[in-house]
Amino acid sequence: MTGKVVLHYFNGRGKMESIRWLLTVAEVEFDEVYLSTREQYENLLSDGALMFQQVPMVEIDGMKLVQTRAILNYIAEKYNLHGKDLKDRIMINMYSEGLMDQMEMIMMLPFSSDAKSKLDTIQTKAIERYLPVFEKALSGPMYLVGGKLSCADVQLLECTLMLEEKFPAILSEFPNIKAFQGRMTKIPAISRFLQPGSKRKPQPDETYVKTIMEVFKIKLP
Ligand SMILES: N[C@@H](CCC(=O)N[C@@H](CS)C(=O)NCC(=O)O)C(=O)O
Repeated sequence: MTGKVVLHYFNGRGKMESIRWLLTVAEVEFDEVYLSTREQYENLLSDGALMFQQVPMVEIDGMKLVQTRAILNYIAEKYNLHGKDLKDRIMINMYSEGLMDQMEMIMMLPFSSDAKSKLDTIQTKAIERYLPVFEKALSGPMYLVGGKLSCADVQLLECTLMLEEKFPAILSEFPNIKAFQGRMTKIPAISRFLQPGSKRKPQPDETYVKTIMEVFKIKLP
C-alpha cells in the first residue's frame, strides 16, 4: 500500500460510515480530514480530487477514490471480504444494496421536513421488507454468504445497530439477526470500534447538519 489511507468527509456518519466500518474490520488504519468549511470543499474541487464534485473521497494506494459503493467494493476485494467467486459476489452485492437502501433512508432523516412519517416508513419497511430477508439467510449459517465473513455482514451489523438506535425493540422478532449481532460484536476489531473514543461516529446532531448545509450551500424550503 502506498502511504496511509486518508478519508475526506464530514465529522459524522453519512456515506463515509460504512467505509469506516469496513476498513476497521479489514484492520486497515486510516486518518481523516474533516470537511468543515466551504473553502476546504472548493480546494478539493480545484485540486481535481473529486471526480463528481462529491464526497466521500478516500485516498488509498496512490488513488483518490469516490463513489461509496465503488470504494466499498475496492476495500472488500482487496481485503478478501467479497466472497470466493462471482456467485458469492452477486449475493453479497444484493444484500449490500438492500442494506445501503435502508441506511440511506435513516441517513436522510435529519434533512427531512417530515421526519416522523419517514421514521414510520423506515420501521415498517425494515420489519416487513428487509429484516425478514436477513433473518432467513441467517437461519443456520454464521454469515450471510459462503460461510465466510464479507462486507455484507459488516453492513448488516452497522444497519441493524442504526435501526436499534431508532427502534430499540426492532429485533425482538428476529432472533437469528440478534444472535448474528452477538457473534459479530465479539470480533476484536468490531468490539474496539464499538467502544467510546473509537473512529465510529455518533448519530448526526445539529452541528453536523449545519456544516453540511453550509459547505454545500443548501437551503431547506
Ligand atoms: N453516489 C455518490 C453520492 C455522494 C453524495 O451524494 N455525496 C454528498 C455528500 S454525502 C455530496 O457530496 N453532495 C454534494 C453534491 O452532490 O453536490 C456516492 O455514493 O458516493
